[in-house]
Amino acid sequence: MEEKWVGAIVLLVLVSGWYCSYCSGCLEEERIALLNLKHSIPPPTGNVLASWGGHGDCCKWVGIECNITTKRVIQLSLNNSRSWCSKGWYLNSSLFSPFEELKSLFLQGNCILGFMKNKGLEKLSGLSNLEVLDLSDNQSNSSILSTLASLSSLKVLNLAGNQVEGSLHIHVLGVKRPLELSNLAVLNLWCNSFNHTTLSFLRMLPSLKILDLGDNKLKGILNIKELVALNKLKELDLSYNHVESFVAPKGVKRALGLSNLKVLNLYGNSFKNSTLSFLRWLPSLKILDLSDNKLKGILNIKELVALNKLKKLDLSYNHVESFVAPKELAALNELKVLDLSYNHVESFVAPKGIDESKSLVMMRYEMFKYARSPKPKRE
Ligand SMILES: *[C@@H]1O[C@H](CO)[C@@H](O)[C@H](O)[C@H]1NC(C)=O
Ligand SMILES: *[C@@H]1O[C@H](CO)[C@@H](O)[C@H](O)[C@H]1NC(C)=O
Ligand SMILES: *[C@@H]1O[C@H](CO)[C@@H](O)[C@H](O)[C@H]1NC(C)=O
Ligand SMILES: *[C@@H]1O[C@H](CO)[C@@H](O)[C@H](O)[C@H]1NC(C)=O
Ligand SMILES: *[C@@H]1O[C@H](CO)[C@@H](O)[C@H](O)[C@H]1NC(C)=O
Ligand SMILES: CC(=O)N[C@H]1CO[C@H](CO)[C@@H](O)[C@@H]1O
Ligand SMILES: CC(=O)N[C@H]1CO[C@H](CO)[C@@H](O)[C@@H]1O
Repeated sequence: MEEKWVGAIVLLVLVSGWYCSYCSGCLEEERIALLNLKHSIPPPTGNVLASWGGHGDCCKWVGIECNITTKRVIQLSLNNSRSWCSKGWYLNSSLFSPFEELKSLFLQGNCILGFMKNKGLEKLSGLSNLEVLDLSDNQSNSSILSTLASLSSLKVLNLAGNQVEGSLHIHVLGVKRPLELSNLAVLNLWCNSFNHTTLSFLRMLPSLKILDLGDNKLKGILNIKELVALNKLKELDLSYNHVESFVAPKGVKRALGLSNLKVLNLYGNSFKNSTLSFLRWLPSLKILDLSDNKLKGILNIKELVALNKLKKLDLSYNHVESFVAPKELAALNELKVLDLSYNHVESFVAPKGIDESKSLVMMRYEMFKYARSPKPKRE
């Protein structure tokens, strides 16, 4: 009789043990990997990591998202996981290899200098499903790129606010070659140190749709040969550089590659009214921001007139006095927003033919002739 009871209790314990490991949701292997990851992050750590611990369902920990079916971790959000940091540190990339189904990894603002060199295993190996990697606002330099080399599934890469410069090159068996990410659609390099001699890496990113190179060190005449190769590019941000003009590579009359470009941000550069001829290459443009450049005096808008899909045109914070043939603006029959504020325009009469009620929904036109305060910089 007693033996039976013991047997039943043992069975009950086993069953509940099995049941609890099932109901605990996340994979034991991944739970341990998360704890290892937690302990590898130097203190002081903040709220996100404080919730990680114990034997519970790690899918319920802050910053973790699991696949409901497989119970495996698919998203890890470790933005600002340290409550403050002054000294940089290196992340051990091997700690991520158990997360085979990981799709998104957010590591913004953690003072990460790069990844540790693990006897050649410095790649984020195993992460063959990773689509989104956010390493923005850290302290990484170009050496971080070799870690990214094997991530062919990557679609979104955010390296904004780091110290990446030079070319996006990696060393494979001692041979230098450009980083090739054939599925990458979004690349954010805002606030790094790229200059125009270092853009050749763009050619290896054939799927790129959105590129942010704002607040870098691009200067003077920019040969757009690398950009022309990006024939899927829809949005390009080059704001806060010192670009004066674009030239197309020799022999290329029309920069065909950019014929799909819809959004172009050039605010805070050095374009002059004589260097706008490149606009002819951009027939699909819908939004053009030329604010805070060096446009001066009487502006001939003939280049703009070719942009008959334009919806929003921002010419604010320049030194424009008037327009040659303003009537031609009427050709821009999709135009909804025209911003002429902070210029030197004495008077501007919307050209006849423009049905203001229909087309020009908003025209910010203010006569700040002399009061020219600097345009606020974006975050
Ligand atoms: C979860 O995993 C299943 C099975 O592998 C897969 O079919 C599904 O697409 C996954 N869902 C997500 C949101 O990743
Ligand atoms: C982490 O930061 C990125 C911006 O760098 C943001 O897009 C993402 O939504 C953040 N994730 C969470 C969970 O807050
Ligand atoms: C990195 O993590 C792996 C896996 O946990 C471990 O084996 C290795 O010793 C770690 N490397 C360093 C340098 O800490
Ligand atoms: C990156 O920074 C490390 C120091 O953190 C330095 O040893 C290394 O040479 C730098 N690499 C590049 C490519 O600048
Ligand atoms: C561009 O940056 C690279 C690497 O940082 C540097 O070697 C080169 O001299 C720079 N070129 C110009 C024109 O500033
Ligand atoms: C939170 C954090 O670490 N921010 C820093 C990331 O690195 C850049 C420099 O590359 C610093 O400016 C940020 O303060
Ligand atoms: C084409 C065009 O608009 N050119 C003008 C550029 O600015 C200079 C200096 O203000 C004018 O003299 C040009 O007419």
